[in-house]
Amino acid sequence: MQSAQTSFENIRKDFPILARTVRENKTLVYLDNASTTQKPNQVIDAINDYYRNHNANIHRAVYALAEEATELYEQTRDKVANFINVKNRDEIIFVRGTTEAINLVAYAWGRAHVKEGDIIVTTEYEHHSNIVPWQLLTQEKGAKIEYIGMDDNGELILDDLDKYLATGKVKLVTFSLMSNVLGTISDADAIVSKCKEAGVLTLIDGAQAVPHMKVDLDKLGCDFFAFSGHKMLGPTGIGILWVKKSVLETMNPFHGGGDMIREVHKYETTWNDLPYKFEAGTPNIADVIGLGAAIDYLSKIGMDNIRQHEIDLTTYALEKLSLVKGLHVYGTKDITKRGGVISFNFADVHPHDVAQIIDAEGIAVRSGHHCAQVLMERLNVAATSRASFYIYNTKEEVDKLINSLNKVAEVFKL
Ligand code: 7TS
Repeated sequence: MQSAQTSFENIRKDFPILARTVRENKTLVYLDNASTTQKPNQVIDAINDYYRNHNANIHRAVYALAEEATELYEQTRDKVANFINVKNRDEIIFVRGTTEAINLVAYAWGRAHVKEGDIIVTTEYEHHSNIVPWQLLTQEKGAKIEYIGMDDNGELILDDLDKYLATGKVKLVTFSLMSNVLGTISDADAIVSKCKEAGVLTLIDGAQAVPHMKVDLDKLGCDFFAFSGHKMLGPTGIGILWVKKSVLETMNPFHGGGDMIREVHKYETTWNDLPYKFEAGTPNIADVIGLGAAIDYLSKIGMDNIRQHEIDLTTYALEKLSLVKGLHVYGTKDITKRGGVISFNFADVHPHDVAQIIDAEGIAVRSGHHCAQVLMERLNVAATSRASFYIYNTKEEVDKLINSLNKVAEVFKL
């Protein structure tokens, strides 16, 4: 195996976009990986190859192209199963992304199992996609949504979970494995084991975790797990919902249409086998194949090496950020409990002004509420600036970020 150091130096060459300049001939410094990641040639080429050489609809015809397309599509299902350590490939459903995955569960599981008076528990640091579907469901059913609070370190307060579980009314506990704003890594083992003891199902939003660390669903022991391909070098418009088979078998279909049926008659329909019952219509074939190439790419580097690279970068960045005048960094300082996502604010300077000054240097960070307004309320701010790292980022890029933040401090006389 190549040493982690060598492979990380070579990685940038695989990403054509990283060679371009932006604004006034500034080299692009892309630090918005929590939003979406850049794509390597291997992923771009896989999509290109599918359209040039294998394009056909899947699961429908016996001619050569259709067989090839079906095989390429189904290979990705095996790659996903292997990547997140799932033994049964039939539990893996292709969806558009984390958002669709959670909505599928809220619709197809929630409408069958949640009733008046029940409680769905989520957390204060969720993305809107793990709040709004549950609000829609609980409002429709006369059920309630409750929140596990967050302490000032950005960690979940698990006493809150105990309190809700003790009511005996909780039907589902859902939480993100890594916060998209603070980078906090949730104590999934503790949450899942408490829920198991109480006989309550768990859904984990893995959108920020799966791209950045080894995730083992067999070990995690949850019931539902969701993530998005575009945050892990894959294309947009493709994501994964995994559901434990015993739970999947209790769920009604989400979308009705082609491919999800066995037989359709005028007044009744029977369903296709799992997972096809949940994949109605012509799926996103090209992007499923692209996701397969992304998984190959990440697997070759090794998820433990990726986590270590981000620990190194984040440790370095946190140290340097602590020296920037007037800058406040949110979240825990314990690197074992956080990923490569850093949110910060200058007192009294709007994050959009910060992002604009940084952007003039070619540095892309996101400013705003990051689709986490419940968390913004908890932090008592309207917005933050956020830098988020991935495999191709370097310490030199962190230095550029720090220099531009020092400029912001100068401009605003902090
Ligand atoms: N869950 C988490 C934790 C996320 O960070 C995101 C997207 C989603 C769900 C939704 O994923 P999608 O692929 O369905 O859109 N997070 C972000 C972000 O932090 N900035 O832009 C998108």
